[in-house]
Amino acid sequence: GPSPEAPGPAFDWLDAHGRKFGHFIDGEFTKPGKTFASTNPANGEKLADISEAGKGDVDKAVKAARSAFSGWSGLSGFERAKYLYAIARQIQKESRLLAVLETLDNGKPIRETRDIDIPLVARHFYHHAGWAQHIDKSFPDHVPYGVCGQIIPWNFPLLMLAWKIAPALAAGNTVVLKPAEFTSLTALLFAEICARIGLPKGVVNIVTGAGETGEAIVSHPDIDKIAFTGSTEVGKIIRRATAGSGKGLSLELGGKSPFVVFEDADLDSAVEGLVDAIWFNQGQVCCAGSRLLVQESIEERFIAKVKTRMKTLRTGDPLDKSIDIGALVAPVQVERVMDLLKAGRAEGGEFYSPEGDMPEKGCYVRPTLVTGISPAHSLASEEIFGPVLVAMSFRTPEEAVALANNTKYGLAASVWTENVNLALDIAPKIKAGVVWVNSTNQFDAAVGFGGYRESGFGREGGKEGMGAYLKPIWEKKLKAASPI
Ligand code: TXE
Repeated sequence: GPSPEAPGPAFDWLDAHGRKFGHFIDGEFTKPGKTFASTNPANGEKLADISEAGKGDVDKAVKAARSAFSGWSGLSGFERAKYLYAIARQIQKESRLLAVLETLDNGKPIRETRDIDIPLVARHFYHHAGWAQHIDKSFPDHVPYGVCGQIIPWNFPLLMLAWKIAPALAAGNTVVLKPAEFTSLTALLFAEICARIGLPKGVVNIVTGAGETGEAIVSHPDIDKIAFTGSTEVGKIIRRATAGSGKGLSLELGGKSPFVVFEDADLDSAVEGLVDAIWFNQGQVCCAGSRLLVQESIEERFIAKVKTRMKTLRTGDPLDKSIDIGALVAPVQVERVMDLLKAGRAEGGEFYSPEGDMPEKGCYVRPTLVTGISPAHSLASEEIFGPVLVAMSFRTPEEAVALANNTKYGLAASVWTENVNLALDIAPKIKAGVVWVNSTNQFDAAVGFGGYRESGFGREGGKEGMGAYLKPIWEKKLKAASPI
């Protein structure tokens, strides 16, 4: 039978906070104000009440970040590194609690939070602790932006927080971060960790709330840089809102990434890669391999293999360690996916979902494969952000490239072939921020991640990601160049 991970310690932590949270501003939690409920999408049960930050709260957080800035940026890189190492060690120490809390709040399988999300979070802080000590050498004549406003999505709540906070702090910035309204809990536990390790007050501020809180951050005049990960729609709003403000901006937005399988590929490995590409995190992944492009000569055989594999995917209680597919983040996301599927059905195509047990309540959607469609089909072009894969075929490598690039996005791609010449030829022709060969979903803190076109701009991770939190000292250069 199933062996669920015990949620007890996570509930104890919630109880210790009275299941009601304020914001984390200037090193402490504020009294809860107007609140909204955060629920467990696996069963609909309320987990806690979360405060909604208004303009006043955001302003307090920005003021705290501003007054902490000169002290924090004035520390030596070595001193800042010590704090980042301390955070990384606490993440490891609390990894079990963080993983369970993330699974309860988000609905993703415990196997993923335990083995992927939380270890990557710790890795990100360790990596950037190293960067804090190398900035002077790698980025001479650069300074931190100042106060950074950071807005993140709900699909990898703590990991997206790490991607934002670790490089910002390493570079000497202070931050005001807003988690997504569905998933605030691990950000609040992270805030507690910051206080526990003695991070100077005001360096990290966490304000909770929905889009209006995000707007208050974006429009605040004393924020120097905005970093956003989320929908392309909101990314466009933020770009317009910051235009002409002088604020720095980086956007990591949606995707419709191709997963290209050539006839000479190791098909069994490709099937496993595909499962990871599209059903990891219920397909709620910005770089999900949601468009399968398969060479015509093997199409039938490959699709049959995919269907057979789909039958073995287990959907259910995300705390159950043997579960492959958990719950989507919230009822509204289930609705969104169902609406897209409904509209897609009206346009034609064949829809396949394996039968099998599904929980009676909760935000569950069966893994779905759509075949027999053209690139113009809405399901082939719209980001679905759910467990839905579309498949199309190609004849030649040129056709594969054309199909792969037939999208308004450009975040990621995956290419499967045993022919290394073909792989080396194809990979650079695909317009995507990352192209994985015979693999997928490889993330590392040392490698820049980000997109082209409507997938946004700016990179997170590695040297490029560090550069996104630094700016050149123009005063110094001007003085040097001036004849007087
Ligand atoms: O995203 P939003 P939603 C895509 C995916 C999904 C769809 C909708 O297709 O189905 O977006 O998801 C904050 N000013 N992605 O509605 O709204 C919001 O509170 C400032 C792809 O949840 O973009 C949250 O913190 N901030 C994606 C964050 O923006 C605003 C990840 C993201 O939410 C705001 C998530 C505003 N006007 C969704 N409105 C990816 N590529 O990773 C909302 N927010």
